[in-house]
Amino acid sequence: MILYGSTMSPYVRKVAAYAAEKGIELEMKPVGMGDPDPAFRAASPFGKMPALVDGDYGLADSSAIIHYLEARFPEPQLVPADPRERGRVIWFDEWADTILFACGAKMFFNRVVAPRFLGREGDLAAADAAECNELPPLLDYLEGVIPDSGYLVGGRLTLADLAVASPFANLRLMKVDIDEARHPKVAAYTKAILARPSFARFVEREMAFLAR
Ligand SMILES: N[C@@H](CCC(=O)N[C@@H](CS)C(=O)NCC(=O)O)C(=O)O
Repeated sequence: MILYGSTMSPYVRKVAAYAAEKGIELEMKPVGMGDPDPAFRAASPFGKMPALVDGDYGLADSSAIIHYLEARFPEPQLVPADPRERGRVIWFDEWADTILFACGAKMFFNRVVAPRFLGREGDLAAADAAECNELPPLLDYLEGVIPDSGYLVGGRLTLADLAVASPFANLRLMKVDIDEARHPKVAAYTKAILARPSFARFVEREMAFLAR
């Protein structure tokens, strides 16, 4: 199976970490934004990453890909069968993909993607505004919902943890620290999930790339 995209994208990193947790072998094929690669475009009609190609089957969207893989490789289960747990997992996946991502993207696009990959200046004021005004309430929310177990749903690792932790790797790439005094649970939780080998090897590679 081939996964198209760059793990600098929280969506691609989420799928890559999910596959690693499941023990699913994915061949990573790096593509850039709007890449014309025909196999990538066939799987992702709107050119967004990630895209998966599994033989003659192509699929875009990180959540669609994960639910496909979860049905194809049920063990270990990362999307719970219990209705309430499943609902919560899908909520956190959606929250991370939309609300958390929207805030992080304003920071990451303007501070990293625009200058490093598009060769133009980013809107640093917009990035700073997102960090100062939009991020804190999201961290406040998360601080209030992280259980003592260290996992968001059901006391064990699920897709919820992978989805929520992934954008925090982008904060780390920008050297944005979580204030341990104000958000101690978020700081400890994201540190623990991102330290898992399924994430760590990608994040280390991304750090090294950006340090060049
Ligand atoms: N909902 C999609 C979002 C995918 C997405 O927006 N990916 C971004 C990279 S972080 C992208 O490919 N942007 C390029 C573009 O919009 O042309 C998912 O979960 O995979």
